[in-house]
Amino acid sequence: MRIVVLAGGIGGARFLRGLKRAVPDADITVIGNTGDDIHLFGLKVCPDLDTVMYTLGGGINEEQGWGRADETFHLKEELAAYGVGPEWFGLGDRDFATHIVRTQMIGAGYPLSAVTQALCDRWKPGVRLIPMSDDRVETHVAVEIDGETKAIHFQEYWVRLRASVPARAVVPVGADQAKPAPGVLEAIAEADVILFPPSNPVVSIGTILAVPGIREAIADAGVPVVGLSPIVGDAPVRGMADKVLAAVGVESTATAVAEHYGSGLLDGWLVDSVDAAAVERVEAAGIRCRAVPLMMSDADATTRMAQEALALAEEVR
Ligand code: GDP
Ligand code: FO1
Ligand code: CA
Repeated sequence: MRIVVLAGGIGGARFLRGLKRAVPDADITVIGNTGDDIHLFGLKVCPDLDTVMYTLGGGINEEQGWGRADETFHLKEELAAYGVGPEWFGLGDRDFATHIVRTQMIGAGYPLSAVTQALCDRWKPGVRLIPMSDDRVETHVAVEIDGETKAIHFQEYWVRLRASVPARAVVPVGADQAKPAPGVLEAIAEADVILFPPSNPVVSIGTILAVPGIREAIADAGVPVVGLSPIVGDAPVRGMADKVLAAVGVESTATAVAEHYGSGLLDGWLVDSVDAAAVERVEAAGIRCRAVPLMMSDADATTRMAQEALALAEEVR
């Protein structure tokens, strides 16, 4: 079975671990969000691609959900001693090596998709990981600080400010000019099922869908498209989805997120058992809906979520 998954970082990566256990022989292609990418110290950092790669490849810091296990921060400390920042972004020594290799290969002329494949030759995530685009896309957030609106990088909004100021708008800068990376549209066209894991609907999946051609290819694929809600009990399980959903005028409920994707895109939607009351309204929007446990608390629970998503896909096929 060929499965295509649109993934952000932690939510996407953890779901993928369950999916791999649910269907060990599946051919899984992951289209990764690159809107979180940031250039720091002259290096290109791709948080969501790396989170998927490290999580599936066994290198992730499990508690944190991002960055390397067994990490040290000597390089960052030395840079800080020179007064070279930013200090608010935690790049560890082991992680730095990934960004150096990536930046070196890009400098030598390789597209991000080829670089990602090369990095995955080491990590062997067991899925095909393709960035949504080889073109530069950077999510910026319009925030209001002291009565003035200004646009800042998504990482500055989230990591430096911890989403503590109201977000007025979210803009995937460069997306309108970006082309899907090689293999993205082909994987969608050849998929038997397309899954939206419980990733951020705005700054992860929304950014991938903003690359011209991807949304259309999914809508036209003619195969079941099933999503899992990242909103449980009217709040994100972790992160700032509530803040960025508000910026695009969407309530933080499992129902509102399903309606935001819409029946033009989604055929099926899983909500958590605590949100069972949402099922009726989601179905009224033309999207088949089931309420099941959606907390990725351990490998078995996550595997069951993947099985439920695939079962719903068969129901709507
Ligand atoms: P990020 O790039 O690291 O922010 O990760 P993603 O975009 O892939 O996923 C972020 C989303 O995952 C957040 O909105 C969370 O609410 C959601 N999430 C994290 N853990 C869980 C979980 O156990 N269950 C569900 N349903 N959602 C989760
Ligand atoms: N998230 C943080 O909250 N603080 C950090 O210092 C931080 C550093 C970092 C370094 C590399 C990397 O791949 C991810 C990193 N993240 C950090 C996570 C990153 O900001 C993610 O984009 C967010 O978690 C939301 O997607
Ligand atoms: Ca992300």
